[in-house]
Amino acid sequence: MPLKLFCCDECIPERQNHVYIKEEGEDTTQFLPLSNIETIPGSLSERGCSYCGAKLVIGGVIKDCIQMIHGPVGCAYDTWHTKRYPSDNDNFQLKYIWSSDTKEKHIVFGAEKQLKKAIKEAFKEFPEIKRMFVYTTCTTALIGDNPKAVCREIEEELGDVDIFVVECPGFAGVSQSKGHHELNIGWMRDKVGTLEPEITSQYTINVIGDYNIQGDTYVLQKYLDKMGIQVIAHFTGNVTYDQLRCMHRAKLNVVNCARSAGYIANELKRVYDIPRMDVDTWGFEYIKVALRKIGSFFGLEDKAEEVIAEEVAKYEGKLNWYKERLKGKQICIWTGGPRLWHWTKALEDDLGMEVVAMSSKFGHQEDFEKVIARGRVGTIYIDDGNELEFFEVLESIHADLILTGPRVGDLVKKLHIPYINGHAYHNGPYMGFEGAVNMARDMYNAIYSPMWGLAGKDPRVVDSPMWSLAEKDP
Ligand code: 8P8
Repeated sequence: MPLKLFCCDECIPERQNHVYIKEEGEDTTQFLPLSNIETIPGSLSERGCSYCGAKLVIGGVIKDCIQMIHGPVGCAYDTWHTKRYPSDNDNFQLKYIWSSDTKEKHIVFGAEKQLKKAIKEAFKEFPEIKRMFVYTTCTTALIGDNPKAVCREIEEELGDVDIFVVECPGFAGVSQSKGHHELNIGWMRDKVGTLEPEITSQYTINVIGDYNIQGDTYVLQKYLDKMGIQVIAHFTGNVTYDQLRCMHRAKLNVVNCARSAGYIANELKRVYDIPRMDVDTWGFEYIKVALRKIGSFFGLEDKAEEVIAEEVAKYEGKLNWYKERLKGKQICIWTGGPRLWHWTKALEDDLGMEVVAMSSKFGHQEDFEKVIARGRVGTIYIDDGNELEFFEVLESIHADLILTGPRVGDLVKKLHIPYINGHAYHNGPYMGFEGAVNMARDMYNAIYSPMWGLAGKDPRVVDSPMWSLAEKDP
């Protein structure tokens, strides 16, 4: 039976349809766990809200605009400083957060005036910034504010500013995935094609679905520069608002995170007939394939091989050193969705590791098709996993390391299992050749840290009820 009901889910048996264990001879035409549907009441979800998907994941990365969150101040605070996406303009986008700071009286009497005041105040405080994203949140969407009308008024009044409004309150969908979708479609509808770029190469692309997590974009940009390819826009790592308005002028869309940004690639194909090429930019072998695919599209095969040869000469030896020490180690990947299918085979093929359990917060059916196709027999695949399920998984398998976020990561650390931040990385970048080595180094440091032995000697830990579980794998 490939679907599994955890003991902890006996009171919410519907969870069985979200947990799948791959058996010999099966493929995804036979079984898929349910995904991208509402969280079952009673299951303590790890998901984020739809507003968060728009602001934290995509919009907040853009380096030269004010991010105005129209709602209670907590919506702004909670999506600030939880991701690390640097920029080459001294990290303007990481330093500040803006909010219209709506309170009870605004809920009763309307918050549009408050929004207008906040927007004008923000532009006044940052006179060099002329671009802005405005997001609605649950409260301001529920009371029926019209932020688009407010922003058009301000654009007319100030004359030299450009504002993009994202209407995706937290409740708009079942997870952050809805926020990705809304922002993609909205940007395409309102802003793409409103500015013309300066073209400096006959080979032009957009890199879609890479958010410069700890410098990923810089790594990719370096390879593309060497190949003579002009990136019109990275959607949205280290990018400016105006670069994103020029996306219609690329000859090719190279898509990494298909889950968060496949929508805009599809729209660019539909409206401007720009072809979409999906690649994996994580993984030592995958990045070779990605560069070869891009090279062959433009007839730049030789350039791609030059970049690959140079990078392999620099990093292959280092990767092999870690491979020796990491092969056979068992790991779990519990992140958003796409990293499951980007990473599972890369870690197994590049480093000889074994991925024994995977959990996706918001992956859709196509993500599960990809991950189950690339994943191993016997591996556990979970949609929208909850904390108790994670503990039960850890009782049923042996895990040397877990790639997950800090919330779940801190839980597993209490069981004396190391974790690596699979969302924002420990010491990235993790993309490209050097990224694959960085990731291997972080995993090696986590697994072999002497801290685990010392922690096991702490008498307060021995008294903890968790110790019985941790004792199995000292
Ligand atoms: S890869 Fe894509 Fe991305 S930066 S956007 Fe994945 C991710 Fe994961 S690490 S699907 Fe997306 Fe999240 Fe991030 S929404 S923020 S879960 V965390």
